Amino acid sequence: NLTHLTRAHAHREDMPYCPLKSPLIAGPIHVNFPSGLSLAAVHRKNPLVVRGGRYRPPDCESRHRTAIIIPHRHREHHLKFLLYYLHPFLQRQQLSYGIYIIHQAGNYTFNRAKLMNVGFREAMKEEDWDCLFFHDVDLIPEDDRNSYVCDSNPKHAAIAMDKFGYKLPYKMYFGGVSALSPEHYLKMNGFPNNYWGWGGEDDDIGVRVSLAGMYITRPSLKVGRYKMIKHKLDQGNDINPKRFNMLAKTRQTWKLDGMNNVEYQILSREYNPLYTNITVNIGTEA
Ligand code: BGN
Repeated sequence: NLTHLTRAHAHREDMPYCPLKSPLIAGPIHVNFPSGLSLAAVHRKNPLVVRGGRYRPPDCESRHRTAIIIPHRHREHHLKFLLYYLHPFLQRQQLSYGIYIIHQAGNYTFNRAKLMNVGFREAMKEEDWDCLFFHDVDLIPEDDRNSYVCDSNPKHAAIAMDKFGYKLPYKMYFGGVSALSPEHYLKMNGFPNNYWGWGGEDDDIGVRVSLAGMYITRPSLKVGRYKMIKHKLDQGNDINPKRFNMLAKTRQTWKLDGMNNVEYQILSREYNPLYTNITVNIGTEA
């Protein structure tokens, strides 16, 4: 699509494309959680990140535009560490990227999957992203060869988490971090809006992938490694007792519930130095 390319890259016409393989990739990352880290310090370490948490490589035209969507509430401490690692990680991959925090307003039960639907719609309004990474706030990638670029099918990136002994906990696991192109996302009608509380929504999403005629791709166990920041189950995110029944019905519900019926109200959109913060009222369970 030439018209589109000309428009998006108009002001950088003379810039060569970045190499197919970034020369900045370093492999394994030693992840620790430095005490006394501040967002201001993360900002200082990432001088090329601009308003709203956007970045493009300074000396080449990226081949990829990736949006990171992070559902959030009361996890400022985790967010700080994630940004500390994620910004340099994405820059080493020479991506054009933006980071979106989708903050659930109020104290009603958390709804991770619905926040993802909000993130998808709001991010796509702003820019023609070619890949969206749906990212838990407490997972830090431990190898920058884990490419934050979409595949031809939905990708499950968090294949090897420390809390599961760096293995997949079960074959259909699709939680933590996943990557879908806008086409993948819409083909499966996005994510379910009706999983309130902890558990099951990621399994539902995994089932949607196959019901929509796609399959799950994964990086290797060596590269798809993540460290989880330890925490207790949050207040306002109790285990969802309905998840088994709901999961049994995904085949009947996926076309009726998702992007085609998501309703919400944006309360604020702030362009912070390291991320775009979208606060949303997603309502309550019907
Ligand atoms: C599963 C949860 C997932 C969760 C993983 C890893 C359910 C649905 C009933 C089978 N699924 O058991 O949501 O991400 O554990 O913690 O509870």
